[in-house]
Amino acid sequence: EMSQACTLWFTGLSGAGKTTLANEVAHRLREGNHPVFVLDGDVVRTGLCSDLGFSLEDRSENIRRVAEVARLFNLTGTIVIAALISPLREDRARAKFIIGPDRFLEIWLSTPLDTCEQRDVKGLYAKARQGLIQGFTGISSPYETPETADLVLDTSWKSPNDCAERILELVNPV
Ligand code: GGZ
Ligand code: DAT
Repeated sequence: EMSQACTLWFTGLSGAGKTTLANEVAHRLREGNHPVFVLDGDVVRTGLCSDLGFSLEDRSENIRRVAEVARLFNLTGTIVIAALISPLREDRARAKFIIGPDRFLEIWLSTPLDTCEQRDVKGLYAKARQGLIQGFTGISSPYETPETADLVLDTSWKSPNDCAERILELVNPV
């Protein structure tokens, strides 16, 4: 049993599996009667962060706001799963500081660019390669690999079920 609610911070490229695994892990936690809330970049960018684009400055502000919301949810006892590319180490470190280092678990979905680009779930990589999207992470905008991750998962050769189980082991150590 957890003493305090924590935030699982998923970082990785577009198509790495953040949304898929956030929803799967949330579903499993709810089955265990844990209050849980998913803060997904795509979702918060339609509301809370609808004024923000994809410059490094706007990404930084996106991450900061999500971290502040995660902190508030954690105070109510709700586990948060944040699923944002969060490409820069400095921004992830600030999120960890806002949420509280002892409540923050950094989960790097290290799926290689090749795999993400082959998946091309939304056709955005093709557009980025054609120059139709500027500053696309991994193509024309940086992704700084984590040095402090609590868990590293390459989803290109694991099932979503296996990945979800690895993540849950971190939340409820057995
Ligand atoms: C990266 C972009 C971009 C650019 C639109 N760069 O696969 P998706 O669609 O669902 O995930 C990406 C999402 C990234 O939003 P985040 O809030 O997670 O990013 S960050 O943490 O950097 O603020 C992608 C879509 O938005 N998208 N343009 N230029 N991803
Ligand atoms: P992101 O939110 O990081 O942009 P996504 O969850 O939208 O990524 O897309 C990931 C795609 O990869 C989705 O179509 C499911 C597939 N996939 C295959 N194996 C996976 C795994 N082990 N974990 C997560 N997604 C996986």
